[in-house]
Amino acid sequence: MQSLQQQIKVYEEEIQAFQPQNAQELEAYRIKFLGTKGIVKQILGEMKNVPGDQKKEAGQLLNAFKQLAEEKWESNKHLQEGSNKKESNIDLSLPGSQVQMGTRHPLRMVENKMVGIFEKLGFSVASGPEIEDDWHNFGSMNLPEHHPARDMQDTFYVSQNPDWLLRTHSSSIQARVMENEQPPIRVVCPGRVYRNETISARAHCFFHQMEGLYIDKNVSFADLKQTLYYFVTEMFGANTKVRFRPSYFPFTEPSAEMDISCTVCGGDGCSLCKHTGWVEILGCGMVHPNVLRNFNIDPEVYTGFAFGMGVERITQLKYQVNDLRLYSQNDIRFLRQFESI
Ligand code: 2U9
Repeated sequence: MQSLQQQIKVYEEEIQAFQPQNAQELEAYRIKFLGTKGIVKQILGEMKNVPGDQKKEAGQLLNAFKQLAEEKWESNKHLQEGSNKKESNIDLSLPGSQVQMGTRHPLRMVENKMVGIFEKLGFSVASGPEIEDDWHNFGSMNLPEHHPARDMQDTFYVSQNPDWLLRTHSSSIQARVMENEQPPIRVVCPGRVYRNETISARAHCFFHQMEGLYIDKNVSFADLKQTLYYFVTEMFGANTKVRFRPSYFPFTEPSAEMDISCTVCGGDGCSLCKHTGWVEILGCGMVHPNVLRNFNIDPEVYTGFAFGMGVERITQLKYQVNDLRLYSQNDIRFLRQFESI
């Protein structure tokens, strides 16, 4: 018993003096004292040689020793490899790795810019459902029963009787605004529209429009021209020229199409403008009296103008994107080119 006591005292002193500096030293300590063939196990094994009347005292001594050995290991555990506490090998002063930021889609950036220009003129913004009924998409817009635009060939019908369809133009949004609000109405309606077209560089089965509507007393074609002229100079620069050509749409009368001086050659002639110096940008006109009547707005009291344009077309004219398919292919090389606009 006396020699056991002496032995333990020597080891206790060794343990108390032990100050491990790294994981290797700590592991060597663990193996020496706490391992399966370690000193604690060895000394416990010697209990069988202790005389019966001294076993209690020896047991207490051994337990205290075991506790001391374990506590030393516990209090230095942070040195173990993989520990994220003190002395971890992560260098917090190193610069972080670069996170690749995403950007807005070019169509969204252009749409935001378009909307912002009209907001400066006092237009508000409205949205509406992409799945529409026949009345909001066609009927209320003065599109007669047998108009070719209603053809199954051109329109994606979701169901028939009742007719549910994917909206073919964003006019259905204005229809819902007119249903719920009284003039004065001054609103722009951006949105995705669908047409049953074979996909190519120049046509797609979905694209984006932005339409505008202004209804009040005494709204004239001159107001329409000035509003669109302001839009063009803000979007394409102060030197951009405009011209109007007579046209036909069922929902406007009179109707016109607007051209601007070519955004590539400035009017000198190039392949984009087919050497005419002009490029078509939008359609517009005075809201047809039948459309006003469809929403209980008296055409004798109120007049209004409307316009519609393709967001892809505006983006093409501004950034020379000549293939509509690029917008929906998610090719990062294409999208990255718009990072800084
Ligand atoms: C209401 C009344 C009239 C909206 C209009 C156009 C002319 C037009 C085309 C431009 C290119 C569609 O994307 S595109 O193919 N749009 O030419 N849109 S007038 O007229 C309206 C809208 C709402 C209540």
